[in-house]
Amino acid sequence: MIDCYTWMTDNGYKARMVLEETGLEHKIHPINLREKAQMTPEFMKISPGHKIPAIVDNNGPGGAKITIAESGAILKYCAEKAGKFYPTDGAARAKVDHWLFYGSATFTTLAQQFGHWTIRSPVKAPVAQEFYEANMRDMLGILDKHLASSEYMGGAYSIADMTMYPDVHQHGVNDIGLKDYPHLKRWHDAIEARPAIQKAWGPFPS
Ligand SMILES: N[C@@H](CCC(=O)N[C@@H](CS)C(=O)NCC(=O)O)C(=O)O
Repeated sequence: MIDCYTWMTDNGYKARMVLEETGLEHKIHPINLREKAQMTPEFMKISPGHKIPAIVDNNGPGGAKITIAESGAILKYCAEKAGKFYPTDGAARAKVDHWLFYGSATFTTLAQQFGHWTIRSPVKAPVAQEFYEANMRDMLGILDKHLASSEYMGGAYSIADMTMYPDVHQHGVNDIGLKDYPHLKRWHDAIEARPAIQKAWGPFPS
């Protein structure tokens, strides 16, 4: 059984997506960021950087309990444990890693800044808004160009798609619109239609 500590944010959905897609047995523990629940001493024992998502696998390698934070590490861990969505062949895995790391380290990090400066910040800073919006459009273009010749990010559907989807959905579809990015739209809609993804984006199970 995997305990998953998460909230309704881009990175938070990534953990729920991989758990639903792999079918690994899990329990969701909402960490209400609006109430600063991530700052409690109990949660910071699990995620010292006070960030969601984090998981505790009570049956980790060798049967021991293991705690993991960082969405990219969680995606890799769950996919490897289930033997799904992360190829074992070296070349195929390197391709998935390329887009997995681009998604986790570059795309989401910059998309979060876009979300902050253009949508959420009560203080309007036009220089920051223009900078992050241009950056967001540039990244959507990069993904669109790649998906013109690849069905999914790493070839077949994988954890590289799971790391990219939440910010394409939240900022690409909802804030900017995907009409200039037809290949990205095709990719987004195919993922959105997956039953596991719909479940992962649904309400927290009670
Ligand atoms: N690099 C981390 C980033 C995680 C992250 O940014 N988490 C945010 C929500 S999306 C968070 O927990 N923020 C609360 C805080 O920093 O106190 C990952 O990929 O998991």
